[in-house]
Amino acid sequence: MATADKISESYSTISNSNDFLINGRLQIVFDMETSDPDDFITLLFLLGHPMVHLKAVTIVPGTPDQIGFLRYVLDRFNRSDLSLGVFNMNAKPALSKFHLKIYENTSIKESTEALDGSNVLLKHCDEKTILICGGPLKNVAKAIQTGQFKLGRLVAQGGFAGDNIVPEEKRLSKFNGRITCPTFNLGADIKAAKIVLDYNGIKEKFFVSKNVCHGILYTKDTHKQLEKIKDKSQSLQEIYHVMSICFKKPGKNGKAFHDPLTACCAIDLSIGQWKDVQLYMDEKTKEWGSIISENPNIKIIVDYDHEKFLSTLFAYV
Ligand SMILES: [Ca+2]
Repeated sequence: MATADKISESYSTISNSNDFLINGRLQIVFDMETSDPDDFITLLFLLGHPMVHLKAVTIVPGTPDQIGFLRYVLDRFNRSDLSLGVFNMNAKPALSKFHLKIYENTSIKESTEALDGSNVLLKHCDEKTILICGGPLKNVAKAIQTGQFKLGRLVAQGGFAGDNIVPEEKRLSKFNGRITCPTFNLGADIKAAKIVLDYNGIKEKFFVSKNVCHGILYTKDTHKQLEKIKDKSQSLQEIYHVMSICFKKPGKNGKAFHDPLTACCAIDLSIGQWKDVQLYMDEKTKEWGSIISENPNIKIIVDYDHEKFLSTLFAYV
């Protein structure tokens, strides 16, 4: 286990984002799922953020209910031009019911109008692009397996940094004493996760992991803050609408915001504090952990700046 000294010395310096800017906008591709609606909220966010040019979206697994829903939303934002890729259209329906409450009086048809996700990633990712992953890493692993995939920066939600990485004062009490932990996005497709972690054609990999994102809630206070500015953009309006529906559920006072934090970190890495690590899976328990690495291209989040996160989340022109 690392000593306290080693822990505090090991903060990572972060590179800047100028490489990813074209005409003042970061070139971004989003790979998403649709079980918990926080990926969908992240999509709404990316469609309207003033620093973002969203180039393409890929879906896990990418079933007709998901495609139809996302096509409807892209139309609302006049972005039907945007490439939509899928991993497996024949998987079992994967759009969680919450999504259908969002545009209640609209009939949204299923669709099969989508491309292969790995081809979409191959076409739209390059050394000047940031790929944000909100789900299991199936699409990106498939793209890597072609041998042709190049990417400047991956920012993925998932992974875990335990007590050997995170200083005591920054630990969430629920994870105290842990070195490894199950993590859905890596554990749901272990083979895909290992392919992504081992691949050298991605220059930088950032993992926004549960040791930080489980400390983040969008609360009713956050909602009040958004209410004041929601009419500044379609994205903010729609996020406000989704969260209003979310808070209709009796007793609901907060919503986990894992993927929105991940996307905000992709836009402004200085929201997070990072450590250089290797991510690994304990073969016995199938839990994931991190070890400090001298020569990595992987960084994991150990703390974040809440005010910076909110100002990025609520940015408008
Ligand atoms: Ca997700």
